[in-house]
Amino acid sequence: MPFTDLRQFLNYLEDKGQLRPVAEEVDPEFEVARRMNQAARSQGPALLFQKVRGSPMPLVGGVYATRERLFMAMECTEQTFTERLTQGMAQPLAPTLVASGPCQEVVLLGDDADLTRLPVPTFSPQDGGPYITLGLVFTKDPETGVRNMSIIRIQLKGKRRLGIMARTYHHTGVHLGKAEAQGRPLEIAIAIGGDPVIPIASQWRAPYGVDELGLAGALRREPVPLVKCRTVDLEVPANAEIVIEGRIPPGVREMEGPFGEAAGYYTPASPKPVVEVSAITHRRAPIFHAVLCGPPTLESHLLTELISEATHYRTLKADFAGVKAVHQPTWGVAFVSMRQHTRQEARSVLAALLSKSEIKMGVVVDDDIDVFSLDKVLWAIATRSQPDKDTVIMPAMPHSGLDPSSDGGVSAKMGIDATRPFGQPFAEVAALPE
Ligand SMILES: Cc1cc2nc3c(=O)[nH]c(=O)nc-3n(C[C@H](O)[C@H](O)[C@H](O)COP(=O)(O)O)c2cc1C
Ligand SMILES: [Mn+2]
Repeated sequence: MPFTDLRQFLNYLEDKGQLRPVAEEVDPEFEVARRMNQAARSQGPALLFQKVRGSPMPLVGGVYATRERLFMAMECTEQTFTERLTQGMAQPLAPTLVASGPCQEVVLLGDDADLTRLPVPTFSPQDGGPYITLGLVFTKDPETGVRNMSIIRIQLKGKRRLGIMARTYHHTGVHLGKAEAQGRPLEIAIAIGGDPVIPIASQWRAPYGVDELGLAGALRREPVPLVKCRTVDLEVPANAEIVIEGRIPPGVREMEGPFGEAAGYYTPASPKPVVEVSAITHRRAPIFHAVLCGPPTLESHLLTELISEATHYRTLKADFAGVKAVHQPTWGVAFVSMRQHTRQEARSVLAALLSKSEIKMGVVVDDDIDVFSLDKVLWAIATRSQPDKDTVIMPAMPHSGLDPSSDGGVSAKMGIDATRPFGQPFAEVAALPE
């Protein structure tokens, strides 16, 4: 049975000893982040802050801070998640529209829609302000009407004003570009809190025009129920805790940032688009959901890495049948294990892997190496590769602009072929008796 909403999942986590209520009042500025970080670094439970200064709403954080909890949300295991995700990507289950939903139990329009009532945390000391870090962003292609779902960092700028960072190559950014070219505003809805698989599905780098909610449906084995928004022509998950509706006016730019980003560094403030809020709807007694952002590895990384691993597995496997597993041990790095079928096949895998914008360093190992074990991968590098022959450098590739060593999103990339030479004798592993 899929979880219907965030509350149900929080109850489940509490039963499993994976959620701790925090009764004393906490400050949304830094204290929430500090406590979430403390819990995360010790693989501790998710935290439900019942009293957040300045807001009537509780805040939950750290829900995705361990792989185990991500698997709980997806009702799968370390062994089965890749298959669940790849199956869901191949056979998505489209959402259904329902007449009403709990996310609209309370409807606040116009001036009543006051963002400052939400317990939005400020994470890193030099951040430009409070940030909504787990807002599911829904927009539609202004030409085709096809929906997209994504997570975008959202800066709180006032009672009814938000700043957003929609990268031009991500789909929300494409929608915005098209709307601006027509000189029209882009409607946007931001859903916070809901079925815990939906944020995971949102991290699918689906082909443009494919609705990520279909993957969420496949993962939960039931379509995601959606309701129509009140002030924009968009649909949002009916069981969300809080929904923010608004418009991004064309051509308007205001300073957004700085923000302590996923690569582990501040990205400086720069002019970015804004959202003019037209409505906030929420459940009765809503729970705000935040994920911790900062240097790796935090829940913000885990949320992306699982699906990224499954996606790379799926695309690599399609071209290279011998691929066995893919793991991203930290930001920008990926390990692949495989059985080669031709000479130098590992190099083709490296070329494919390094063509992914978010991967800067790739290592390919034989299929007897566990890619989830860092010391095994390092052992393979140390004993199965010769740096002068087995390292490939690809200069000037497109890469994430969050990497401060890159030249504005252009970076060299490195691949290491740590596989034994194909078809040639090689020293036998001295495995101890079982
Ligand atoms: C916590 C978190 C924050 C994110 N913030 C941003 C952001 O500010 N801008 C952005 O373009 N992508 C951001 N992402 C990454 C996108 O959500 C992700 O790449 C997504 O798959 C893009 O969807 P799309 O392919 O439909 O564009 C964030 C991801 C997470 C987990
Ligand atoms: Mn998309």
